[in-house]
Amino acid sequence: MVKTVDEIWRAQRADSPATVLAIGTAVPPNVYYQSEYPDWYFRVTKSENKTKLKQKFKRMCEGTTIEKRYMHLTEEMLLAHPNIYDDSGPSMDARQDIVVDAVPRLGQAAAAKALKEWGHPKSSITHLVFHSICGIDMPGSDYKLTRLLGLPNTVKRVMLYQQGCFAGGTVLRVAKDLAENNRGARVLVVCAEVFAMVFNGPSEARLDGLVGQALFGDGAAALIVGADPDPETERPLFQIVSAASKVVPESDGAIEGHMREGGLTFHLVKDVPKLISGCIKGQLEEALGPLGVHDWNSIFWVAHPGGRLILDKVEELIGLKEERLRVTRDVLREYGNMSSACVLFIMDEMRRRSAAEGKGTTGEGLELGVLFGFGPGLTVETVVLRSFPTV
Ligand code: WCA
Repeated sequence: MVKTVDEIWRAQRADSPATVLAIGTAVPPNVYYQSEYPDWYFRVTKSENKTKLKQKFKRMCEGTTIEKRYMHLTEEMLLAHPNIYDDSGPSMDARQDIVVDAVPRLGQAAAAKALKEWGHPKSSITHLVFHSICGIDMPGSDYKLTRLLGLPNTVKRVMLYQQGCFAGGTVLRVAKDLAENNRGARVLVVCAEVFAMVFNGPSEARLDGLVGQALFGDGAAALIVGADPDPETERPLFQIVSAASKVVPESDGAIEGHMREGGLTFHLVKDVPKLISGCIKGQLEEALGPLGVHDWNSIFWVAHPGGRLILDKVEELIGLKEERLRVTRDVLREYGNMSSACVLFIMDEMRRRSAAEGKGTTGEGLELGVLFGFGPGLTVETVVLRSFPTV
């Protein structure tokens, strides 16, 4: 039977909102304890003579509340490529060789776990959305992951490079549109971050960069997103209700990253926590006001843990109870700031903990929640989530 263009268009729309159907996470094997990190960092970068700077770095590390981080980069790699830390010459080639391989492989480890939890054949994946701050190459990490996982060669890929830490929200926004506008779509979403592109030695001239050295860690997270879940074979974890993006007013230049011969240089002003926290109330009103929600303690929270001070300021300004940011702070403590992957780790930890603690829903027993991605721009991604029963 011949169909009209209108009928074909309508048939592409899903019947219900996009949902998260599975989550997987992965970190590299090398663990770095924050209490030992200043000694390690100043030793391997041959900077032990910079005693005052080391004391400052110790203060930064202590203030982060991070206990441990994972990194692909090792002392052996630094010994083989001293230009990564000593500015003695261009280091981009050495960094590229590391991250172009490591980013899709870390993504593969997370994606394999998400696919296992989902339980359907990987041939049912129709779309792939991949974000990383680094690993720019042709073909990209999206292609390499497709090959590593053995996904169908018809998978429709979207590669997002170098968006920054807010991109944990961006990938959900893109996946929602794909899932709701392509009936039957199953979108594999991957964020994989490897700090080797940003790592460098301590310098008085780069104090903002030094904050990054105290905060960043590697990690990858993967989700399967799809609308109209099959009640027999799929168990939705969170519904993606809405997604918005905003540039924070008066924030030009507050966080920047520049690709240089010496890697991805990182810049952040001290006002970042104030600028981000200052726009959160407005974002909450815009996203949750139409749903009749005005009590920000009545929803679950997934906030990008860019730094402890950002969380402190948000908590204080909104009047949040301590428990609302507990999972967010725990992920920061256990892994550091893994950029775009962080919020997806928090979603994973939240649904696991909610089930283990006998909370009624995947969102700490609450129905609605908010996910915030923060990053360069300054950009804030605001995603409203709805939980599902834990049983
Ligand atoms: C500073 C600064 C500053 C403090 N400039 N000196 C992840 C992975 C990747 O692979 C790639 C990228 C990424 C992630 C990117 C992002 O998420 S961007 C990051 C957004 N984060 C922030 O903006 C950090 C916000 N700051 C904090 O959370 C806190 O400042 C901190 C946890 C770092 C320390 O907190 P604190 O309360 O213990 O202490 P202070 O007083 O805030 O800072 C300690 C020292 O660091 C002070 O120096 P001193 O000599 O007085 O002890 C500060 O001046 C200095 N400092 N921020 C330059 N932006």
